[in-house]
Amino acid sequence: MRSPFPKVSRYRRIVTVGPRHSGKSVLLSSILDHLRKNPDRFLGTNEGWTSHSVHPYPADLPEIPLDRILREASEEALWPEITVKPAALRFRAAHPKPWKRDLTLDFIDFPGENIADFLGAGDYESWSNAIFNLYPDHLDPDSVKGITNLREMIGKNSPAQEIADHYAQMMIEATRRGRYLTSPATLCTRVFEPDHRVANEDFAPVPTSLQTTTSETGSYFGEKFRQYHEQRIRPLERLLAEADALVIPIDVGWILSGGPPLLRDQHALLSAIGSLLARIDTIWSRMASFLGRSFTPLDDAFFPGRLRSVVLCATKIDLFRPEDRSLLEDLVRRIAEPIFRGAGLHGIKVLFTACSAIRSTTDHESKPGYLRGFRSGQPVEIAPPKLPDEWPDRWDPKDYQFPRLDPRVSRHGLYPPAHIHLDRLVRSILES
Ligand SMILES: Nc1nc2c(ncn2[C@@H]2O[C@H](COP(=O)(O)OP(=O)(O)OP(=O)(O)O)[C@@H](O)[C@H]2O)c(=O)[nH]1
Ligand SMILES: [Mg+2]
Repeated sequence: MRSPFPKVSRYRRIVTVGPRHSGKSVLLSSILDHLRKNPDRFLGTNEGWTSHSVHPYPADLPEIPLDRILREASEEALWPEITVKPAALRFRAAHPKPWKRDLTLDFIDFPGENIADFLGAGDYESWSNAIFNLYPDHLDPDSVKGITNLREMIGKNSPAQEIADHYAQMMIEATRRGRYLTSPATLCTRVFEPDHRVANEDFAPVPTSLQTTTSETGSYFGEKFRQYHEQRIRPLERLLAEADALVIPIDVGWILSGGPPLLRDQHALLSAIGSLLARIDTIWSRMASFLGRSFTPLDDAFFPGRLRSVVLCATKIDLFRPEDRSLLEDLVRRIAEPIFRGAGLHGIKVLFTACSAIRSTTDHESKPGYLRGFRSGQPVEIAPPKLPDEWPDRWDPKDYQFPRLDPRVSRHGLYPPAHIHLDRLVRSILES
């Protein structure tokens, strides 16, 4: 029997945020497909939901192209394209008992390249100093050369456009080397589309030590930075600050295969997210969230969330040896300190997990340490490198190359993608 009263849903807004290529879009696509196909099984419940399906997110964000992602994975063995704009999708499940709450979960996919823009917390001088301190790494000689040239150009008062061009070129090259600190993030796109330009992205860092000699260039870039931040980054920061849960995927294989500079980058990005968490105005959020969601008939998506948990998740664990997979959570824990610091201020829970959202391998039954998978449709056997149980001080990236394999998704679409421990991630969010 249908209840004559509108039912109140249990609601959570879950936002994935992590560096580019860390596995956010794959993660959300798989979660959404599992939920819409069999929520009880995925959530480990026995509610007998009467309907369970995905819907457009009611607020102003484009849809996650869920069906396209899954179809391209199953038919063409393609992984999703990079995300350049936030996208969202809603999952709803109706409870058969009129007195029990329905479940509404909103998922927002965040464009990974933008996290580097959080450095400096919106302040041009802090951002400039952060780039000059963090980017040059002697294990990545091109970064040192690039920054030295930049410093010289600023010192001899080269024209602002020349400085901005040099900086842009240096960051585009860094993106090709896998470095994460490309800011402004729009420069990442120039790797694929060299003519790509957006308003106010032509700025370069001028650190405090060089400000006196070149105050004009500094204030010119500072103004562009301020506008870029206001138009492009502030709305993204708000998206994170107003979530109920954040999922931060970490791709340990990418870091190991890129070398120690990538580990430093990753740590810097986590610090930037940690400082954002510390800046969140939770008292206002909590009040607005409680009042809006409880006392108005408007959709919950229109009110800020109450950030309760941040989950740091090692992704793509199907690419590691089965016996190494338990090490991943610990490796992530070792770099999570900035998140603990930011979250701790507001009593936000920090959780850890490791998963594979869409498997591309199966364990080899007869050869220990080997995995089976497909590359361009052809079956292959691979022996993934052994994982260290601590982050080494130095390592040779050549020793940690992980192959890119085809995603395995059933062609007929009857079953959601095979995964490892993805359900734990969602359950931990719902329990917090
Ligand atoms: N084997 C395996 N590979 C994965 C898995 N998840 C992601 N990948 C790989 O990681 C790549 C990046 O995944 P995405 O989900 O597109 O990454 P993203 O974090 O959304 O990246 P941006 O959109 O650039 O921010 C994919 O193209 C796959 O090659 C997984 O569970 N298993
Ligand atoms: Mg993506």
